[in-house]
Amino acid sequence: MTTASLDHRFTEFLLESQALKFGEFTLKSGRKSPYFINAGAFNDGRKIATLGAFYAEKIADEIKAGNLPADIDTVFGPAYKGIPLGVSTAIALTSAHGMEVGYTFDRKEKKDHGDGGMMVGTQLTDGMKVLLVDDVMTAGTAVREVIPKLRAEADVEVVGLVLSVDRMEKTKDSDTSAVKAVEAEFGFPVFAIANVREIFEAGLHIATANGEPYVTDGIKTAADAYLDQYGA
Ligand code: OMP
Repeated sequence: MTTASLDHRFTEFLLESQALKFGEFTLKSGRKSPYFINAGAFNDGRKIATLGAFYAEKIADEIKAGNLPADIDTVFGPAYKGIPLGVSTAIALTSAHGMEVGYTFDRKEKKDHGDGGMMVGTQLTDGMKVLLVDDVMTAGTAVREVIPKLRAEADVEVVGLVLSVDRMEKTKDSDTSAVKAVEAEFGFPVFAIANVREIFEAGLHIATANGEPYVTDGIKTAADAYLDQYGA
């Protein structure tokens, strides 16, 4: 029996969870996109557990391939949307892959009582290996905001960033993809469970309950036109 590839299975999950929407969406970058990935759709126990299992599978694959270290100390998910990602990923890394790993997230507001700490979960200390998780990367704004917060806390080693979806878009002022720009700027690798081209390819072959493909020819044409303009 052959098992479908990770990106194909993940696309099925995105579509069934209605986390991939088609229409017209204004992105954080100001670009108008015919599709949008909404991690907020993973809003119940089954979906968030499944999502964490996908992240953990991707991480385990990259450890096996030698692209991530096996001794990750903690999974860091930036507040707010990264919090359930980091927690569910850490749970799945332990339960499905036998890894002992912490989870950490930042507070958005400064706490002026108790320990006054800016981090929740495993506290960051010098030399720790931290793996970042985030939902979607378009321009890389979110990750650029979080790195200084980590560095302010301790001299940690960021070993990589795992996304659910790489939108494969070029930066505002170059033809380089946002993912490649982040890798070059910070010196750690960025992985995605699936990228947008894989998702649209898989989506053509995945059917809704009434037998129609989720990704119709019209949707694919709009996505291709968008990627011709903004894709890297
Ligand atoms: P950057 O921070 O510029 O990389 O944009 C990614 C962020 O934009 C995500 O973390 C989301 O907050 C949001 N976003 C999505 O959630 N899904 C998308 O498909 C596109 C975006 C976006 O606005 O670019």
